[in-house]
Amino acid sequence: MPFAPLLLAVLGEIAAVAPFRNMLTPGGQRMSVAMTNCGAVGWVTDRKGYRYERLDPETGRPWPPLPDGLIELAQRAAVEAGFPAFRPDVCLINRYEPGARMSLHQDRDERDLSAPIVSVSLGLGATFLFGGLKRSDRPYRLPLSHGDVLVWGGEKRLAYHGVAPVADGCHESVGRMRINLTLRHAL
Ligand code: MD6
Ligand code: FE
Repeated sequence: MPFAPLLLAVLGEIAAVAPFRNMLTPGGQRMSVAMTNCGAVGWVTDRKGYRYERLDPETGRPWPPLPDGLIELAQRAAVEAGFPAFRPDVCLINRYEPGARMSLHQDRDERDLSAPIVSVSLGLGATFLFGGLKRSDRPYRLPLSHGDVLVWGGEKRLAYHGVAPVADGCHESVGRMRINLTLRHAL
């Protein structure tokens, strides 16, 4: 995985400015996944709902900038998948410790749903749950491992999806966690 060491270094710099935190869902549940962002805006959730914010609510400061290398990586993947016009402006970063999970959801807080999302997985493997357009559609289980890049768009853009609880383990370069980066065009 040639780009992993650079990505991990960049993630350390981002987390030093905008630390990982376990946000509250609108229903008041603390998420098991810790999150941060970089880019012009960042995705947040609290009792007021899900949305993108220009300032990090934890620090009151802008999110760190989206590194050019991440933009290039995401654009290269999007071109290969048939989305040559993709221009990411935000990256949501998810950190899963063993046992953390993401329940089925749709990603619909971005303004232009014709833009895809590029998702990069690092560290421990996980089972991605890839459902349909109704929450009740039975999800297909897709194993994701270190270095996998998924491009999510087109008619599946609003499909329900989630991540099964991450099994315990230790990845040789990332440690006892899974990191997922999703690059999006949010504005
Ligand atoms: C994760 N990913 O893999 C969670 N959403 O940790 C997502 O929720 C996701 O991977 C939209 C598009 C791609 C994704
Ligand atoms: Fe999602």
